[in-house]
Amino acid sequence: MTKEFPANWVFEQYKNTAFGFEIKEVLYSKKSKYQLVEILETKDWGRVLMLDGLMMVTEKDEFFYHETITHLPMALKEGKVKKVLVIGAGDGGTVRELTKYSQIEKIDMVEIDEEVISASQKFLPSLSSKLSDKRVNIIVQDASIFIQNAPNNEYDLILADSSDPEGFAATLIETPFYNQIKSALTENGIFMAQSGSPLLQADELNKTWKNLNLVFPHCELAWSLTPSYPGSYWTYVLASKTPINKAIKQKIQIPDCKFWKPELLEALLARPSLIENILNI
Ligand code: SPD
Repeated sequence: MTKEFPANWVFEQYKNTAFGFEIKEVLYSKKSKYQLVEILETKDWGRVLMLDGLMMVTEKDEFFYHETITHLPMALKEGKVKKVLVIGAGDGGTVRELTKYSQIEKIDMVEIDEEVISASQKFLPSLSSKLSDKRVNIIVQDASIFIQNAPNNEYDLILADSSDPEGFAATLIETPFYNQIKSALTENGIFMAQSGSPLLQADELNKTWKNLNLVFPHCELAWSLTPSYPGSYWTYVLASKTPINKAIKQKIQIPDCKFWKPELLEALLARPSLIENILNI
């Protein structure tokens, strides 16, 4: 049986699957130099940001993703984190979480599309409000170009909060990019990147893991949830030049978290058999 949906329903189609929701209004819609940037007011998910029709964030569930990509590597990092590079992330959610740490002195955020930043600043203040923090340096550039000129041993933490690895983001899972990330990391620095849905993007996850392991001697995989992403179940890869000891280093409660707590670390780093099969380990 099929159901007819009224015109105010929007669907994110990813391959052969769709996620649908009813909207109240289109707040912003503009074709930027790179993609169609849309911010929609929805009935159940708060405001949502979509790029080329693909879901990036919803106000309702963005905390799962942003808290995981920030607090999990911070909990693992030996020693202080002073300088952070964030790739993509123009909505500001990852930067918001990073600014909760007083030890962080500088956050370079490299986002290719300034329309994403300005639309988020206007319509998604709950995510973007900390982009004005004085430690944040916004660079509008393709991250694969930026990283070629980044100084060696510069960043204690590098987070790739990018779109799916297609189009202009495809280079972000290739070995030349990972080699440059490795050079820009401090000796015991940690790289973490979102690596997609194990259910619907298994090939991309396998390629990401394979390429990362060609470059870094120490890699880990973490998982979390994002109900509005295809398949809901989401993965992240981590890499470092030195062994990543999975024991918690910074067991601090972070203010205003809805998902993250240090007690989750061990579970989020455990690999279900589904993941081991995709990674061939
Ligand atoms: N399929 C969606 C993957 C998007 C990952 N990045 C989202 C950006 C949130 N800051």
